[in-house]
Amino acid sequence: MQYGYFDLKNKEYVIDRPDTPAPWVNYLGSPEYGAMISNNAAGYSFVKSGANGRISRFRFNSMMALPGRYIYLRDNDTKDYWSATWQPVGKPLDSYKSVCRHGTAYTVISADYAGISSEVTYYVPIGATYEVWRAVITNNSDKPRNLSTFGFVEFTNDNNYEQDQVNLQYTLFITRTSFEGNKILQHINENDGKDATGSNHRERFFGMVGAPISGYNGNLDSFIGPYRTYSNPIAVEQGKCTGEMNYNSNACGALQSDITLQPGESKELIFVLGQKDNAQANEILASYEAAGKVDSEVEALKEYWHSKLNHFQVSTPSDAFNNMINVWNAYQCFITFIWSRAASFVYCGLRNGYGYRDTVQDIQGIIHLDPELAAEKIRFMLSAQVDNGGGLPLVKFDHNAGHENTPDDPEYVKETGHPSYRADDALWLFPTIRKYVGESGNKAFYDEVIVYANGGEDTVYNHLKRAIRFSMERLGDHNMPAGLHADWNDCLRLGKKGESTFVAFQLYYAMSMMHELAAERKDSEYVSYLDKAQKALGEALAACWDEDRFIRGIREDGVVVGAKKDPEASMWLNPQSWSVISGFASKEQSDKAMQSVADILDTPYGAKLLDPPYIDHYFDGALMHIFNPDTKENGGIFSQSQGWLILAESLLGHGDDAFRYFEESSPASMNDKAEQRVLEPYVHGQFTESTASPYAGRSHVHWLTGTASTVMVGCVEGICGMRPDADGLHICPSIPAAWDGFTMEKLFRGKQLSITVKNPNHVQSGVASLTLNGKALDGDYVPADALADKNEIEVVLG
Ligand code: IFM
Repeated sequence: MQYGYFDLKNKEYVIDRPDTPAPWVNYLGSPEYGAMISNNAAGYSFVKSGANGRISRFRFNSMMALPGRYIYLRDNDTKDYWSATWQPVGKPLDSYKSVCRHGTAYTVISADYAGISSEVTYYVPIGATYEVWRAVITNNSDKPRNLSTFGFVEFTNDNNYEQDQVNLQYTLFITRTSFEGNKILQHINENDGKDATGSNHRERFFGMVGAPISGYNGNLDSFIGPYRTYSNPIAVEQGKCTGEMNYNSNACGALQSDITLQPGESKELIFVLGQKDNAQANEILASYEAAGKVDSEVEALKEYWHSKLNHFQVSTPSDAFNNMINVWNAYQCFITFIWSRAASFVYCGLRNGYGYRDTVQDIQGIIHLDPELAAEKIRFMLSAQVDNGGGLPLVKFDHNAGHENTPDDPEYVKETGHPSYRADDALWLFPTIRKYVGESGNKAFYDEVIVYANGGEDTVYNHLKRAIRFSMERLGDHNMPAGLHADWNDCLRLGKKGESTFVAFQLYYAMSMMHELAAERKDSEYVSYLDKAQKALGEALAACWDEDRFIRGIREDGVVVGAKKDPEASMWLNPQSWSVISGFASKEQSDKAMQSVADILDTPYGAKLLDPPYIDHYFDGALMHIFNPDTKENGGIFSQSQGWLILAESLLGHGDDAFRYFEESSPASMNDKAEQRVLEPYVHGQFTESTASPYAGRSHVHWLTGTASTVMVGCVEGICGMRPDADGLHICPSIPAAWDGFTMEKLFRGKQLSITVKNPNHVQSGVASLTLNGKALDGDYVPADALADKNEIEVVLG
């Protein structure tokens, strides 16, 4: 079933059936002022922190009676009422039409009912810390219409969302609302701070410009009424806000405006919500009296986002690929980059910081679109590396580089809940930094001096050396990196001295990269160190090959995890794809490992993380056994791992397989089976239930997932074959043999590249010829210094 479609030209996803299988969400604003909105206007807003700065209420884990940014309309002659978004009133869909356009940081929801159309544009202006809802209401009938409109928001009583929900003996008694001219003002802890000792005093406002206010409520119960919900507020039903304010109860902002519209006439109402005092609110509201302000702010948002996304655009025979790479996967990469795991309809905002691995991975997704933005975050993450080379598992939002405690300090453990180092964290720096230097050409980055989390400083080059040393100082009995608290897989505890092949492959890859770099820098001592160390690691990894697969690891007690003979979890996805990505696996091993993945793990929705799932044969460290079989880390289709699989197949030149894995796991491919996938068809989730689940194909944990960046890298570096290095760009696509070719537009170090890939012989990979501005070049490589400002590049596969 299909509920919407991709509008590639406008970079929007258009939902033309509002009864979607879940709230389908968009992000507005930034973590400075964040807002999430569903296709039916459900959602919440916060200042700086989803957990500690919450200003509007939200009911998680629910499709019923969700609070949101609601505008109600009432026909005062017929007394019929509806909402400008299908929910919460939920009129029958044979008489109510709704279209939601989720765009880049704005959402427009239009409706048509009873001869009245409405269009509400929701957004947070660039750099602003408040939000705007602009409603245009039009009379499409042939008679004058007497309407009442009601803008409504349910405030939290306390900025801390847990306090607001559970500590009612306190939070119910700290707020009151007042009506001030054209707004409801909410006062919290109003008397606090008068002694100038610091204060919990806050004010929020919900105001309106565009029409006189005819009524208002600041008290939730008075607006909704007893034994009612958002779908039938008494004030709307009766066409009258009573003017009651909140005092020791629940607060809301409800603003009524009675308007008459002549046939064909439209009226514009602009609602603004934020955490500001009366004077600030007055200033903000007054600025929206100026005609055209909303349009120009929305244009600015489009310009800001579209210009970023336009740094890389593809045109392939696959609409799903184009829509994901050009718009939605790219936009999701920015969202994960900016928001980390802060707040969504699943994450409540409680995590007080950035996960090290997640963040370093997230950076990879935007490097090809905005390398310098990426570099800022790389510097930040390097400043969260401890001087022993390991990463801080959790980097606090108020990270104080150079002055942090580490997992060796009880205070850090107490504060963050992370008991010790993880084996993989700092190793993610290698591919991320390599990509950045490749995209930017900024080799000097390796010489930048950056502080360590706990003090001291060093060049980036030496930070990387220390990351390798961290792993080398923590080897297990078989000469592979110890599992420590965990590796990428949060649910796999191999034991402190257990060993992880995934991490070993990461380390192997890191050593190759550093070998190249050290050789270039004439650091011969380090080159010979790496020669020896990598050889030994390679020998250890060679012993991990089990007929047609690599094992997953070796437990502290010496028992192998992921051996072919095992009754459960005998086949794992990540070691297979990483054996290829790391450059370790031989051609024969790579082909066999990929074949085993296809034979054992592949499903119509992507490849499972492991198989068979743990049910009866788990060990203490196999924490994933607590999940239902074929769910999450217990044999679910972990979406992030699909990106590595796409990349691995592409590196092997297997374009058909790479693209098949893209298609199987791509949200866009499920657009016409949306009822099965449930999650938004335009964003990746954390995982998809696999075939042992009665709901195979259903995806979960939308938006904030490492999947976004990993799949992006798999597609851009892998399928599109865009592999920059410090001196230029390899273009070596791996595409379905059926494609005749495709084109790409890329901004590369300030130069425009228009790339045409031709596939006359219908191969999957292999560059037969490459011309730059009409001149033939060797192999698949375009040296950066050969580029003009504008470049025509033709790549012929064969
Ligand atoms: O790698 C982790 C990630 O850090 C958080 N989500 C789950 C992944 C796999 O366990």
